[in-house]
Amino acid sequence: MSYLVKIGDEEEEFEWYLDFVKKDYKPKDDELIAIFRITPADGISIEDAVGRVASESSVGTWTTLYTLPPRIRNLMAKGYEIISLNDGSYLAKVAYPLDLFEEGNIPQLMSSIAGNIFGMKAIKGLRLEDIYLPEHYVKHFKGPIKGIKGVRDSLKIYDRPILATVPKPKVGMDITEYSEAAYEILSGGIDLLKDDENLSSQNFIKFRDRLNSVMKVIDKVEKETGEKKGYLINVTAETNEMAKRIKLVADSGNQFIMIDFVIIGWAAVQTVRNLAEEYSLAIHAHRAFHAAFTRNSSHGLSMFVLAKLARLIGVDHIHVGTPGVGKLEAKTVDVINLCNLLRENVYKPKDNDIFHLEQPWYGLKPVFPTSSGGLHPGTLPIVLETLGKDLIIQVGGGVMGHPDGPRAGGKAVRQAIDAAIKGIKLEKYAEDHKELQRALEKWGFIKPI
Ligand code: CAP
Ligand code: MG
Repeated sequence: MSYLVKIGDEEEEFEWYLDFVKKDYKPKDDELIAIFRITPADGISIEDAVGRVASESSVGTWTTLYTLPPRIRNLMAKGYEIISLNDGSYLAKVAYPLDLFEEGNIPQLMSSIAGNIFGMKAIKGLRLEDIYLPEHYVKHFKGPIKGIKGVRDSLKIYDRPILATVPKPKVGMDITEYSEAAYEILSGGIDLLKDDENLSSQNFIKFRDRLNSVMKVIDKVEKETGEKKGYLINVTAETNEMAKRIKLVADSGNQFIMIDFVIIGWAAVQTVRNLAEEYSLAIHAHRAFHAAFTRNSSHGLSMFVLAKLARLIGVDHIHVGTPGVGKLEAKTVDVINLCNLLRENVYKPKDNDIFHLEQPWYGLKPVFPTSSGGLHPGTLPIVLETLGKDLIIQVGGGVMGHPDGPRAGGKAVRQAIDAAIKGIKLEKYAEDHKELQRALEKWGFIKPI
């Protein structure tokens, strides 16, 4: 339906929505580009659906307007390159003039390209698959504080993945129990102790007490083993409280903090990142809650987008899933893509990958992918082989469930990694490494569910 719209002193015919679609559009170098997977509602053409997405995520609304000054018309997003996926859904790119976005403000970016559009009746399914960030947009962010090299320098570990363990049960332990578990885990050879995502400062284990107690354990283990250790302490809380906890961590001498970055939200991630920089702390980004909207392949947004924005803002580690093994849903190709996105200076999609765009990082530091979830010593060669050694591997139950206790669990994990790096089959290496042998007896090579 076309309408007359005043543009300046003129009146022009406007084919609303379709005026936001230019199928053969060539985006300008400084435009931000989103790739959406779109499933139109019954009776809605894909062109109309793309136009509605481009309109609602830029300057439009449901109807033509009485007037649209030329300057604002120049802010219209443009939908283009529409590809059918032959299942009722399509991939479409939308190019956005950068003036639509406030420099350095991720919440505002997401309000635009990941806001109202998910609820439009004319669209049955909408998934934000990727965002190309032009240099002019990227340069307003500082990226990771330490990055992979900085974290390795903190721990003096260069030739293998970095190992972390969450003391299990997830929550409930008191200070004494938690500290004892920490001592056993770290003495067994694990590098980083990690709080679970739902541990914060419950009555049975207050934050400050836990921090002080674990730091005493770390001091003791470092002296006994000669190895550097760290504590991924979860500071997730209300923002002012997080600021206080970050200061406590800095004062304790620990070099790490952990946040549930999807739960606390983009604004808080940006605040935490700037606070952490003041104290030169590395940020471990746990992704709890992501699966509420990343898991559905036709609606929501991809983990790829979450990881890209997390690197842009500046976390140092981020969970990416497990390759084929593990307990949580993840496609190996997606996990590998995430690792490449986080570690490469320029992310280049594989030839047949139409869901992602090339992304130069313009010097932002690389981020440690973290593989975790249902891992045990028998799964580690696969993880290392598939994801490479610039990786953090978290093994929680696979250490705390070792038949001879957490210290043996930590040793079994280190032995499995040593075997994998030396190219020795685990069962061979286990012949003279009893902790590994006992882990294989319990869990074997069976992939956890
Ligand atoms: C793993 C974990 C992590 C998950 C998060 C858990 O414990 O601590 O939170 O890995 O998933 O609570 O399940 P286990 P993801 O080592 O005992 O499985 O890494 O995919 O974000
Ligand atoms: Mg957990």
